[in-house]
Amino acid sequence: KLSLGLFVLPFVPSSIVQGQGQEVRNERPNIIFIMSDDHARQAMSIYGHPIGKVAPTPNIDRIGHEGAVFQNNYCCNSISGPSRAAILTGKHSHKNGFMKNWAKGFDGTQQTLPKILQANGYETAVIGKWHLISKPTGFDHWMILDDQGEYCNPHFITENDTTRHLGYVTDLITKFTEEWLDGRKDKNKPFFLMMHHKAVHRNWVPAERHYHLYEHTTFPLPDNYFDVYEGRYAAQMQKMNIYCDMYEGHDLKMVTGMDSDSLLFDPWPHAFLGTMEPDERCRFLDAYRDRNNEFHSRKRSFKEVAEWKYQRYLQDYMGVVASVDESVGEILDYLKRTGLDKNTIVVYTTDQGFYLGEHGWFDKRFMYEESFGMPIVMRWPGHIKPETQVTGLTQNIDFAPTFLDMCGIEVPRDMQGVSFRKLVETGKKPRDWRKSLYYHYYEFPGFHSVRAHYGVKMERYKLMHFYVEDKWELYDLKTDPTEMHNLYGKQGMEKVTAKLMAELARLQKQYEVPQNLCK
Ligand code: SGN
Ligand code: CA
Repeated sequence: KLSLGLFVLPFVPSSIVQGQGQEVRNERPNIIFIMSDDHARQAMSIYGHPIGKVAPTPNIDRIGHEGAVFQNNYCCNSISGPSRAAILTGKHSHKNGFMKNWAKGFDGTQQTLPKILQANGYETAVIGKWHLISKPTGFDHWMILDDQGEYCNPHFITENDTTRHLGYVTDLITKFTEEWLDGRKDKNKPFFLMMHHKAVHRNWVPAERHYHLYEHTTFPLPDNYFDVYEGRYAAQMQKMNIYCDMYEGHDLKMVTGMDSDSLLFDPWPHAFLGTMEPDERCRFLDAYRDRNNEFHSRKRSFKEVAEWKYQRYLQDYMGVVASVDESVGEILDYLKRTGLDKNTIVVYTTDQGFYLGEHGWFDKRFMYEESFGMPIVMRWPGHIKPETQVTGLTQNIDFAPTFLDMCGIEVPRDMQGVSFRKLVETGKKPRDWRKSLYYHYYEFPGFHSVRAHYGVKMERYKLMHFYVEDKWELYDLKTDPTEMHNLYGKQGMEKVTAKLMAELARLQKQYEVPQNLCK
């Protein structure tokens, strides 16, 4: 391993230079990395999806309009801990050791992005969801949620204690972030701040001010909501269907009957209604009363209930997104107010993609586009032009090398990601830019019963291998963007299959994926 000391740069004093009639500060940039949880691309209006049109995210979009939107960014393993570990290390899961959410704690002794930045004179902090079991390392300040955290009156863990704070989780994280920014010890030092929201994670409890925001909104039902998964074994075996697997009380806030205050199935009451103060609980149940009564006012067919559940899911999910969008707006305003906006890179992303009813699903994990895809917008005045579209294939393992590159710090050779600084600064894809991406999901058995798989994505085609059961899937994303038709083994696909197989083998070799993890 390369030692951290190798990457320490001599201190560069701040100076201001004049460039093209505009003042450009010639100093190392600050970075605010805002990451939410489970925020689907479909639910960010800048991506142009019909859901975003009904429920826009103007503040998140602002980052993209003033800077760049990534059209082809993906994660390397679509669940929380593994995505976070990949971001911290710039390495695939098998290299950083955090392959599943629940197996073992992240090895905090290894080289990470915050540690390298810290060694190069950056002040570092993480506030919000951490979800890596072991305590954070490489941060001057950390204040993290307990595991997934709670929406109402959540517990925060610090070096010294665990404290329950009154308020809504998204608002608290925003407040603690601003307090940290205000109170930085040495304001001459650049900073790297990770602000990690719990929202939009299950069970989608909006802030009280948003209880009624989308109550009467009808969201567009995906065409494949009633998918029957023909020719797709792993899709048949999953347990993440909105109308079959969602917990009716916990997730959908459904009650036992007319005027009832008793939720239907809720396996984790301590993490939901149990976190609210008695008066908050009353206001919450009252807010859902009319719509729950309306549900009980007449008999409905299975299909009607399934569609009703989709609407309830989306109304709550987008209600939670609203608080995240407000938080982003608040941070952007803070930066402007304090003048920090000029030399601060602001990123908004999420730990992985998510299903909003496509294939009938919620959750993530699969290498299909909705969960594999990872939205990201990025703003850096003077470096990234407004309305930049990044179309090259990028991945969460690239974040660490890119930030180091942007801060003028050498990228360690053992990081597997590559800097996409050129792509985002020029808006162009260099000729020799990567043509394929590697993906590997390990957590089976586990929540939602998604079978372990690896795969390769190229510009047009995607090949996936559910290796325990030895089932292959092949998709033509040009003719079948919603991945409904598995072409593996179909006549005429031999050449394409062979090409993807070879590319997959090449990537597994390049990334040094141990063979025992592939069976
Ligand atoms: C919890 C959720 C699951 C979710 C995992 C992982 N169940 O276990 O639905 O897939 O987290 O999510 S819950 O009823 O407890 O909310 S992740 O984003 O942290 O990876
Ligand atoms: Ca997540």
